[in-house]
Amino acid sequence: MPASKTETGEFRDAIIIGAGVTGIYQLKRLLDLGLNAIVLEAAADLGGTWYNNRYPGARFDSESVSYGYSFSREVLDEWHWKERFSPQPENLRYLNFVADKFDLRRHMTFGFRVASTIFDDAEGLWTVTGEDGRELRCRYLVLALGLLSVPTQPRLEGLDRFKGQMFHTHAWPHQPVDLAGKRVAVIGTGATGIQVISAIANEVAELTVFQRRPNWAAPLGNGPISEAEMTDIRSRYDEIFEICDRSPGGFVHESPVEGFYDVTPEQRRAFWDSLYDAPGFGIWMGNYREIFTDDAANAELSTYIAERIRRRVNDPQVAEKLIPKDHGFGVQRVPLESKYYEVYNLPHVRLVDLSETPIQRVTETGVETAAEAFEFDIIVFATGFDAILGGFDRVDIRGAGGRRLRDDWRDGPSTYLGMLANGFPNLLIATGPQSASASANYPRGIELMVEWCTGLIQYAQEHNVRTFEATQEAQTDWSEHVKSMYSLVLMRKAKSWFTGYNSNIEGREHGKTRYLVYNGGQPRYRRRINRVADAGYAGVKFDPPIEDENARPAVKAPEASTAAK
Ligand code: NA7
Repeated sequence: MPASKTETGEFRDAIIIGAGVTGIYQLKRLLDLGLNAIVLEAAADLGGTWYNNRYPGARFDSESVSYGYSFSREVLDEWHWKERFSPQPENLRYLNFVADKFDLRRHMTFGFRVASTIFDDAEGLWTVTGEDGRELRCRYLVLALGLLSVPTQPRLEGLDRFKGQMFHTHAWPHQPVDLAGKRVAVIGTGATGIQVISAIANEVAELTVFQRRPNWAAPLGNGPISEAEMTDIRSRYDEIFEICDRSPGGFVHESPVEGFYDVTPEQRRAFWDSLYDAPGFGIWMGNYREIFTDDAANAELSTYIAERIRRRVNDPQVAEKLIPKDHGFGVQRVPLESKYYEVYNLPHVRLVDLSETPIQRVTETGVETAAEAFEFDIIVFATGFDAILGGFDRVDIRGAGGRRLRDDWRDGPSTYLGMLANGFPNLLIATGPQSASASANYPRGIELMVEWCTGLIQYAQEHNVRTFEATQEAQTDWSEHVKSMYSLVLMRKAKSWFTGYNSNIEGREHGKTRYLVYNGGQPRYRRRINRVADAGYAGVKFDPPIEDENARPAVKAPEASTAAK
């Protein structure tokens, strides 16, 4: 089924911006409600993150079986995840499979980059304008802009001079890039850099990795999933999603019952040996809870991981450069890796420590650091994103009385439950700041939010409400709560995108903390948003007001993920 061709002047009950994991599911749910809904997507097709990030090695760090949507038994029964941590091409196929299964594509318009969304106070409607001038109107506007959709790269002198190929991992060419025999530079060693470095190391002639700060990485442990294993997994989906629902991060990994201080150092070491050698985020998400909050517990674990890294890297000096000294294990997002550390044992791979010799400029033929000139055929920027707020800042979002969201959020975002903003009527944020989506296994987080947003729209429809928005009071309370959660976790000390740090954006290079994610964990988030829904959407102001808030039961997010029964 072809995508929809949207004409200027159209009216829709709901417009969703973004056709990624969130937008696809939100569209499905609003169509289920019988709304005339559409998705507008800037890219040429659906998939969001999994459409754009085509670099070699791009894959889930979440177990595939915990990443898929849980809402449809048919999808769960029909889809076969072929690898434990599924790669990008397969993930894109999956999202297309879901969209086609529910005939969603004809409700999506591609190549529509939204420039502005402006609320009309008199009519109570939103006008959505594309960069090409097309103008649509709607009652409900849902933002599914993605958390990592705006890439950033270093502000380096001479970037336009380089004569070879140069790209950010997010914009990796759709045509295969011939790496054989090439001299390749990778700048950046976050989750993305670590994936791409491991994937291309054996293919290229020379690989130079420019590392500013090392990250703590741990083995991914990927492998195939056979038909027989998949049959078994299908029979256990309810159990799998129940575990995800119980765990703070929405993963299949749970902390042990006993705490760090309940066991001996020998017992801890044996436990860590088993976690390190097992697939996935167990070493992070399945570890003692204290590693996230207690400096001494975190330091002991970091020492252990450092030892494991030293065992894998032949040159002790290189090993030391790969071991973070400025933050403990798991305080930043832990990249998962496939023989990453062994890459540095290859004779044609070199690690350049930018803390010793910073890059000074890009030249026609390569890169110059303070110490030497390098020549390359290809330069890859794995330098991250204007995370979480980037997508919001790039659209001119104006609410009641012309109030601009980007102005309201200048010193950091302020929302109610991460989904509503005071002064922005009928605007729903299905994935964004101050919610449980960024700090969790993404689909587990956004399913909760999409359900809640859908429930609120349904509630507004049933009560003939013209507009709804968060009260200022509720929003302030939530923002304070989000902030207070930071004080509990060591993550608050990290210089990472979770705290709003980005050296490539003016004003954000100093790492002044912005309270971007909800650190209270998924179970607590779910309880809170369900309580709000149960109370007739407490903290939400309806116009006209709903006389008897208890007249109807509220539609709420499910207690557990809705693995369809
Ligand atoms: P990240 O995690 O933000 O990592 C970006 C990396 O690029 C990190 O190593 C940075 O070093 C490095 N970087 C950024 N700017 C520069 C400049 N100017 N010079 C040198 N090095 C630089 O982004 P990823 O794409 O890896 O991961 C993002 C998320 O995607 C990840 O959390 C997963 O959820 C998927 P730094 O540490 O800042 O010194």
